[in-house]
Amino acid sequence: MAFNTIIYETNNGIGYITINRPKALNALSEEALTELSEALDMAAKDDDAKVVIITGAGGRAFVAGADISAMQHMTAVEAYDYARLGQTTYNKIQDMPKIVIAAIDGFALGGGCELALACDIRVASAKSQIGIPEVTLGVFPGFAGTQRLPRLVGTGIAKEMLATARKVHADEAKEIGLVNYVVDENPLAKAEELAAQICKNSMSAIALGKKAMNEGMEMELKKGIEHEASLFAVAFTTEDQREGMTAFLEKRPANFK
Ligand code: CO8
Repeated sequence: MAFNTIIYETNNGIGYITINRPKALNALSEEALTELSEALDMAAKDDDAKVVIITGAGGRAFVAGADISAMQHMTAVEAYDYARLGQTTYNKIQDMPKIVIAAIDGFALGGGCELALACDIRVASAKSQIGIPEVTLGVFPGFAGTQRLPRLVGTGIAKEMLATARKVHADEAKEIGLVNYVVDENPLAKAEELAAQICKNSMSAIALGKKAMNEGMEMELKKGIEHEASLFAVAFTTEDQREGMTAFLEKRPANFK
């Protein structure tokens, strides 16, 4: 499918989703969000995409936020619909039974930070700056940032980032657990390295483990532990479990389908 604002392609088992509005620092217009949602549906179904990498075009930004010009004259009802479009789109990343990696090269602000937060793993270049500056615009994060940021970095840091609007530089982002890796340049190469490692493992086990973590985070601890056991049992209905354990005992690498 041809998109105007998104590029979707696959190579070597990786699905690449590139936000492609470099002149607006990849700000997410309604069209971009809708196309991102469609690209995520494609990636979820695509057997050639075992792992998905989301990145931004142009070398200056991952995504500099939701499109401010599109939001300027919105009514409250339109703002609600726009927020829900962003939220439901980002939820597709959380719910996808595949690992999604954000490769951040430059600004990841507002809705861009929230997009990265929805991903499973974040890799950033040293020049990257990540933040939620919405309060400088008279609004606050509306693509689930108020929910995902405190879950990732804790409420103290999240509230400080919210209220000061300050952009966190890559090194600090690593220190506070906001990103997994910082590289001098080319975060895409680091994301590809991680994707290659992931691709060697059982996709069904990764999907079940991701589900257990995501759903468990929304449960009381002992319920989450119980839920883990149910999903663990499901792993024993898979071909991958038989292959993985047989391969170990036969002292050979597993050959997951
Ligand atoms: N929306 C629209 N256009 C943008 C955005 C954006 N978020 N960010 C940058 N652009 C555009 C600029 O307007 C400019 O366009 P033009 O060349 O036509 O003037 C172009 O990108 C380049 O930007 P700058 O000239 O500003 O580049 P600088 O290097 O001087 O600055 C910054 C880079 C610091 C990233 C700066 O562009 C900036 O501060 N951008 C806005 C960042 C921001 O506030 N993001 C949060 C937006 S709000 C949001 O994301 C809310 C999410 C929840 C929505 C809920 C639904 C209602």
